[in-house]
Amino acid sequence: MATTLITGGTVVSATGRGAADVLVDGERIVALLEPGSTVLGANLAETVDTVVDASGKYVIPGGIDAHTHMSMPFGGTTAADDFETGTRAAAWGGTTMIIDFAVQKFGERVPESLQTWHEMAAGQCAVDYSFHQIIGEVNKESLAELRRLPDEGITSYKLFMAYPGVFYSDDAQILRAMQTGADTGLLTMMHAENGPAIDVLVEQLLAQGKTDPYYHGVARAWQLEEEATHRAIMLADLTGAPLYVVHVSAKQAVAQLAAARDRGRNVFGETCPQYLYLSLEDNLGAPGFEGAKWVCSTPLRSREEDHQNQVWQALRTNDLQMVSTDHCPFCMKGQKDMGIGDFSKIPNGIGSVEHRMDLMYQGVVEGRITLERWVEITSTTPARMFGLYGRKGVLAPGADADIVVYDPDGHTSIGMGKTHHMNMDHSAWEGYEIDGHVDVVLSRGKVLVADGEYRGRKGDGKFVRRDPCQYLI
Ligand code: DUC
Ligand code: ZN
Ligand code: ZN
Repeated sequence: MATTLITGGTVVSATGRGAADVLVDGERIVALLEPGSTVLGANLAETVDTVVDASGKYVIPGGIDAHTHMSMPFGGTTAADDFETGTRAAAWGGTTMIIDFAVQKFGERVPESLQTWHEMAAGQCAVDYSFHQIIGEVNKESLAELRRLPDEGITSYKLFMAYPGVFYSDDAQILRAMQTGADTGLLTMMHAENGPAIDVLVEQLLAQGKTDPYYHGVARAWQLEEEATHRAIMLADLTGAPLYVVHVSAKQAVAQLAAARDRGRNVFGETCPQYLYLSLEDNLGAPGFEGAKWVCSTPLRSREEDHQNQVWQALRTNDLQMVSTDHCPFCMKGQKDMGIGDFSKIPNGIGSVEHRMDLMYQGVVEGRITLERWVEITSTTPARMFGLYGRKGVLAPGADADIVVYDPDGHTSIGMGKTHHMNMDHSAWEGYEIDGHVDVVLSRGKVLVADGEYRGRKGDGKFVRRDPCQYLI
């Protein structure tokens, strides 16, 4: 087995930092050592196969993006990144594991949908991967099939309170699914927006000739996120289901989560980079049809109402626990442009899988979160939340050698020209400048990225079976 020593760096974990060398044997970390350690009088660096010089740099556990949609069929088209292009872009950006969503559509069976996603991902991925299961139709069969997910190494499933006629579950279906989920030890993930109410507003706005991308944000009002979040929390409370609310964007929804947590409930919340940096006015409201680049759901929120600062604050204070991307990219040409003249036909989604680690590091530079919190919200908590901790999310003996060497003195110009690796004809992050750089990326001991080159191959990434959420007693 090949050995690697990452030497001279500052190892950063969710709880602290310190100078240490990281010794890798094969796919695993075997030791964290005093810098410059010797073995039987020999300098360790002279005995290993590969030395990675991390002097002046941070050495962190590889990022885990727990919310991606590679090749997702949605809005009359399919997300532009497949498992090959999307996971390679993830690796470039320091993310060494994704958790994607297998989609049971209305009228389909759960095991078949999971099998389809396995077939799409197998042999294609650059980094390790797992799935959550979307339940698009809660009925007797799908509830019975939910019970079998842990046998498949899947310990979380997602419901939608939005998208009537597509993925939507009504309250009765949510109640039944949560009862089953609680009983089976599954984490219930929720897209919390009141879909039927949104559909009425969409119809009314379009009838008034308000067809621009901006009105996507108007129709998906924060009240409808807050209301759905509250309802989901109450149904979870009643059923005892642990609840994880995805892509939280409204400060009022954050307040609902915080209040439930203060009452001691197993309620968790994720946000995404777009809700921290981008806004209704600046992005969705861009001239002409440009705003379509930023049509995603939940939508970008008003800068004037100060959602962004409050979501940052919630991340700092642990009212929100982690950051995923909801990576669901669509090209402007041939995809987003289906919604010219009708914002409701713009496929919903933003591509960010490559930029999450950098964008969140910029939060460290700007004094919004600590270095340790950066590691926690991008790697350690996602690992714990989704039953991977110990193998992933930590640099410790026995853990997978998923390691990123991050240069705080480096620089990353995001999305300028074709500098990103996602399969998109634009970048939602064009023009963002990051005071840091992903230098080296190892996935289970193999160097995927170094010296500005990609050294991995498709199929390097493997399916990972998961344990139940590790925050539950
Ligand atoms: N939101 C998005 O923006 N895209 C995919 C699905 C979703 O809920
Ligand atoms: Zn969603
Ligand atoms: Zn999503």
